[in-house]
Amino acid sequence: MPPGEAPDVLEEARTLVRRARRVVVLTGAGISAESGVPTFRGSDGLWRSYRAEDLATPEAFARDPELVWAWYLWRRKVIGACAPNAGHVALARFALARAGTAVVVTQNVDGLHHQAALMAAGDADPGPAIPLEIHGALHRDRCSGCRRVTPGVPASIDEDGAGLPRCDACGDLLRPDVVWFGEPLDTALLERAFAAARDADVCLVVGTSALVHPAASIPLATLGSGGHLIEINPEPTPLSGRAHATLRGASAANLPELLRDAG
Ligand code: BV8
Ligand code: ZN
Repeated sequence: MPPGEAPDVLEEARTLVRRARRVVVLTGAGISAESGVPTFRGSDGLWRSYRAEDLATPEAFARDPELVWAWYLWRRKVIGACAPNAGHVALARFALARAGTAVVVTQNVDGLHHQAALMAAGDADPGPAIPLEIHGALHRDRCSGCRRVTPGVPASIDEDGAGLPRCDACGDLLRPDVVWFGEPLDTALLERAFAAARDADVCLVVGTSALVHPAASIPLATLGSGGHLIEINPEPTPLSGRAHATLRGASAANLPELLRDAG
C-alpha cells in the first residue's frame, strides 16, 4: 500500500477504473517530479527566482529573448538527464492495454509520457499510449516567423556563445515549440482532449495544481457528462472537492497500484 493511502479509497478507485468503458487522464508537472523534473509551483520550481508565468510569455521573449532561451536551455539540459518513472510507465501500459479507450492528455512539455509509450510498446504500435501534448514539447523548436518546426537546438548552444538560434529557412528567431501564457492552444488537440473527457466514464487527474486553463477545465467535461473523477496528488487542489476518490500521495507509487490489472 503506497504511503498516504487508505485501503478502501484505493480499492474504490480501482473499481471505478476497472468498470470504466473509457478513461481520460490529465497529467501535470507532478507526474514527472519523481523523475527529477522541477515542478512549476513547488519549492523546486523556481529558476533564478523567476516564476514560469514571468518567463513563459511572448512578452518576456520579445523583451529579453536571451533570458527566456537561457531558462529553456537549462530545462532542456535538466530534462535531458531525466527518464520516465514508474507512474509514466504504468500509465503507458494501461493505455496500450486499453487500446484506444484510454486517452492521456498532458500539460507537460518534457516528453516523458512519449518516451514511456515507446518503452512500454516495445515492437508494438505505441499509438494508444502517445499523449496529447496540449502545451507543446520542449525538445522541439518553432520559428517565430514562418512557424517551421524543427528538432530543438542542443542545450549546449548557449555555451559556445553562438547567440540566439535562428530559422534556416527565413532567418527569424527560433523559440521552443511550447504554448506560452496568453497564447492559444492547438485547437484540434484541445478539441480531441475535451471530446475524450466528455466520452469518459472516469477522468484520472495526476500531479497538477489545476490552476492553468483551459487544461484545468478538461476534468469538468467528464463530470459534466456524469463521469467520475479520481485525483492523485500529495496536496489538495481546486478539483479535490469534486473528486470521487482522492489518492493523497505521490504518483510513482500510486499509479502502478491503481492501474494494476486494470488494462
Ligand atoms: C490561453 C508550457 C487564451 C510552457 C504552460 C485567470 C483565470 C483563468 C485563466 C486565466 C486567468 N488569467 C489568465 C488565464 C489564462 C492562462 C492561465 O490559465 N493562467 C493561470 C496561471 C491562471 N492560460 C493561458 O494563457 C493559456 N492560453 O488561455 O489562451 C487565448 C485564446 C485565443 C487567443 C489568445 C489567447 C495557455 C496556458 C499554457 C501555459 N503554458 N506550459 C512551459 O512549460 O514553459 S503552463 C505550465 O503550467 C505547464 O504546462 C504546467 O504543466 C502547467 C500547469 O502546472 P502543473 O502541471 O499543474 O504544475 P504545478 O507545479 O503547478 O503543480 C504540480 C502539482 O503536482 C502540484 O499540485 C503538486 O502537489 C503535485 N505533485 C508534486 N509532486 C508530486 C505531485 N503529484 C503527484 N506525484 C508527485 N510526486
Ligand atoms: Zn522561419
